[in-house]
Amino acid sequence: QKKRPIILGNWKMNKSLKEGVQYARSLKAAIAGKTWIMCGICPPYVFLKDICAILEGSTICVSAQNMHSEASGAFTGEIAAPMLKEVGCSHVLVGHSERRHIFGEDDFFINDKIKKAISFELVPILCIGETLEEREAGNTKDIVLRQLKNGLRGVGIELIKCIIIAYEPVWAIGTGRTASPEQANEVHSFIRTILSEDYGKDIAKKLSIIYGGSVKADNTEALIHQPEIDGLLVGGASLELESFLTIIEVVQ
Ligand code: G2H
Repeated sequence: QKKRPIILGNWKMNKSLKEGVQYARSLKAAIAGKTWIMCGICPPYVFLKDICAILEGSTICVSAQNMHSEASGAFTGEIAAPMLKEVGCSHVLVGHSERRHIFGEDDFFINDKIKKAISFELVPILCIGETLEEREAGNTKDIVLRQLKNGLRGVGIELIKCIIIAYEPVWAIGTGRTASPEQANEVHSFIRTILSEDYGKDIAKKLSIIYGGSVKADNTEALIHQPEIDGLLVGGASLELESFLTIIEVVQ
């Protein structure tokens, strides 16, 4: 029995406010009545308030792409969990590989963000994944294990239920190179084994582990049919509404 699939579109630093608002309106209309999947979008910060207002009352969730680990303070340019909550976000991406690799975020900062997000009742989507170099050196499992354990440090059995894990191999992000469905499933299965050891088999089974990295309409079916893949985090292919809707259609 597959759980309700999660399909999230991560817009990254793209679109104008006008385009984003139009997209949200059209998505809402297109998704109405499709309750089998959990669909969401991750717009840039400055669009969140408008887009949350449009999607209020719909089944589409709105996720921020990042947040700071503190609730307030002298952190010029940063955004805090209560701010995201106040504008209507329900989810937040934490530790996306672009945050780790371009902006130098480490496991400890990411772990603080996870705990802060939960404390403000935001669902954190913890992103983990190895680089090409790490995969080729045979270190995929070590890296994933480290990022998972450090990212979830101090997250007990009660709180783990509030978290989504996203496996995103860095070498497959925006490169057009997708992990094969079997490669992705193997790592998802490893992640679930670690979660089983730490939180018990029943809880691990219920947790959603979603895949991201060059997901497109034509590889969606093969990915989503893998037993350990509970959803998809879509970047480039979510920017055009038509292409995002095709992915949703395939999953549906
Ligand atoms: C991974 C993914 C979505 P893309 O970053 O977060 O992006 O689908 O463009 O590889």
